[in-house]
Amino acid sequence: MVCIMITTLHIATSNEGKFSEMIRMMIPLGIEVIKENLPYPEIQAKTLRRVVEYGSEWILDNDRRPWMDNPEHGFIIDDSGIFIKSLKDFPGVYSKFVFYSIGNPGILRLLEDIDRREAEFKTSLMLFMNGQFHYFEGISKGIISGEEQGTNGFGYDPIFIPDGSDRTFAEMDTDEKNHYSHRGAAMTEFISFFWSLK
Ligand code: ITT
Repeated sequence: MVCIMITTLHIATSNEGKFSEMIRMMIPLGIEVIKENLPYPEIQAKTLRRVVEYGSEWILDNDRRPWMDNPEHGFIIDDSGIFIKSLKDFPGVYSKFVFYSIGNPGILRLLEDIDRREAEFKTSLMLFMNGQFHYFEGISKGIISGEEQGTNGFGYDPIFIPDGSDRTFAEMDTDEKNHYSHRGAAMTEFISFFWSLK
């Protein structure tokens, strides 16, 4: 069987922070990585997986680019969210809307008198290459801090402390965040898949 390797990966995201985390992990793959303006509707589904399934199919049906038919090119989309246990997994699939409405100060207010601070970050990745979809995911368990700490990263990074560390993602550099993070875990799955094609 002849395996076709990707030589160019298009990352469909508007989020500069996600892009730099992903590209950092892909350096050893030796492929070209392009940040692609490829917007897709983020449906209000029950799971992040459903969001990336719908989004990637939507892109192929509605915004197909000539390179998508080239087996050496692939695209990947990432949908992520934070799930807070004592808030019954809120904001979860609504993480984007909640971030832009109440933001980190709003989340901290909701947890003001609550001792249970456990939360999970999740990333769902969908890769399309050579006519097929491939799904990867990653989880980072941790707690919500008492206040915002750190200035690196983006989104909920200043309020999330992963298990195994006493600092928030926003107090880490990209390599350290990738070591602990949901996106780092999902990317590790993707990278194993990539090497398995060789
Ligand atoms: P896309 O263009 O890739 O969709 P986005 O910023 O809309 O970028 P998501 O819908 O996946 O990304 O993210 C939902 C929310 O969760 C959004 O407010 C992000 O800022 C936040 N978020 C996602 N990943 C994060 C991470 O690793 N650290 C902190 N916040 C994160």
